Formats: sequence, structure tokens, C-alpha cells
Amino acid sequence: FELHYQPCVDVGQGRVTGMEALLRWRRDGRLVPPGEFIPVAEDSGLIVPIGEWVLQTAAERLAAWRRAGLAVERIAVNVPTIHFERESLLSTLRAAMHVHRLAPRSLELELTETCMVRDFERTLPRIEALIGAGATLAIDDFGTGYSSLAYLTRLPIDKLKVDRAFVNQLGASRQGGAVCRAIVALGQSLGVQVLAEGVETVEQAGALLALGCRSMQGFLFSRPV
Ligand code: G
Ligand code: MN
Repeated sequence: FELHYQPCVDVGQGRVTGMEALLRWRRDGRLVPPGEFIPVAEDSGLIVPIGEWVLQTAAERLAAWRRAGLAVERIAVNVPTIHFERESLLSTLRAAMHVHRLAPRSLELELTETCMVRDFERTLPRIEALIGAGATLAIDDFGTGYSSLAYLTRLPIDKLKVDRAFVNQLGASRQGGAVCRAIVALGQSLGVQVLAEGVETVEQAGALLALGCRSMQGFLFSRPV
């Protein structure tokens, strides 16, 4: 397994604010797309040890960047639902933060909406414990999951990541822009940061800026490297 990293940029400030760690599998010299192996790893339960490796490796990488003098504030990792539901996530997070002496709020956990509404009453204390251990919480693929707006006001969410399906539609149709506009407005009124994923064109970046969204990620800035 390898981690590739994609920068998150603040277009207003013109700088990289963080990196997202993306899991890749190199098999016989070929990169197997995550869409092919992640479902298999989830079904077999292997996603848990893999997820632990991701967390440890990402923490180590962030510490190495900081030692090299790079001003990367935060690294984001994707946490699959099955891993989120294991008790071991909290201890792995604590150990990774401790071993690499990371500052609080320097590890961002990306969870999906579906993951959080599955068993909401258990989700809340779990998330509070993870945040207490130094993580921040981002909702990945926002707008595509099985979502309940109620949890948005009850969970200490730091960031909404607008799914690239909506960013793709920017400029393509009136309705396409409507979803991005609504998510940006929701984030602003809740005081939650909004980051647009999958930004590929200057037109999309311009449309997002016009909506008031300055945090972006996508091929326009960099592929995962
Ligand atoms: O939704 P999530 O952040 O988990 O998805 C990340 C995936 O999207 C990665 O596999 C990454 O390579 C891919 N990706 C990142 N930026 C872009 C982009 O601008 N366009 C497209 N089509 N895919 C992207
Ligand atoms: Mn993600």
C-alpha cells in the first residue's frame, strides 16, 4: 500500500493549508484503483488494519514535513465506517499523535454522512473522544450520503467537503450551481468551513470563489502525488 497526498488550497490566501492522504495499492507494478480494492478490504475486515497503517503513516509524514520546515498545518485521512465503529480507532489516533508529537487539530478525520447517522447516539460521544484526542472532523462527499441536517447542529464538525459531483456541475446547469451555493450558505451560517473537492477547471474555481468558497482541492491545483 502507498499513500498519495493531494493538497488542499486556500485560493484566497494563495497557499496550501493541508494535505489529504489517499490510499493506493500497487500490485505487480500497477496501481489498483481504490474503487476496486477498498470494497474488498471492507468486506474482509482488512480495512481496519489498513486504516491503522494509514493513520500512523499520515501522522509520520506530517511530522516529517514539519521537520523539513514545510508549513503544512494538517493532514486529512479517510476513515471507513467499519473502522470508525471500532474502539481501536481512538487508541491508534492517540498513539500516532503522541509518537509524532503532533499538535492538537493537526489530524483531520474524514467521515461520511452515512457513517455518522447510522447510530447517532453512539456517534456523538465517539466523535467527542476523537476530538478530545486532538482530531478534527470533516464530512466527506457531503450531499451524496444518507444525511440528516439535525446532526450538523449537534456534532462538532470543522469542515464540509462538497462532493466533486456537485463541483462538476458548476457552470453546466443552473441546478448544478444551486447545490454548491446551498452548501456554502449552510457552512457559512453554521460557522463550518466548506471545501470544494474535484476542482478541475479555472471556471469552476471562479464560480466557487464567487459563491464565497475559497478552500479547494482537485486536479486544477495538483493530482495526488
Ligand atoms: O471523496 P474522496 O475525497 O474520498 O475521493 C478522493 C478521490 O478523488 C481520490 O481517489 C482522488 O484521486 C480523486 N480526485 C482528487 N481530485 C480529483 C479531481 O479533481 N477530479 C477527479 N475526477 N478525481 C479527483
Ligand atoms: Mn476524502
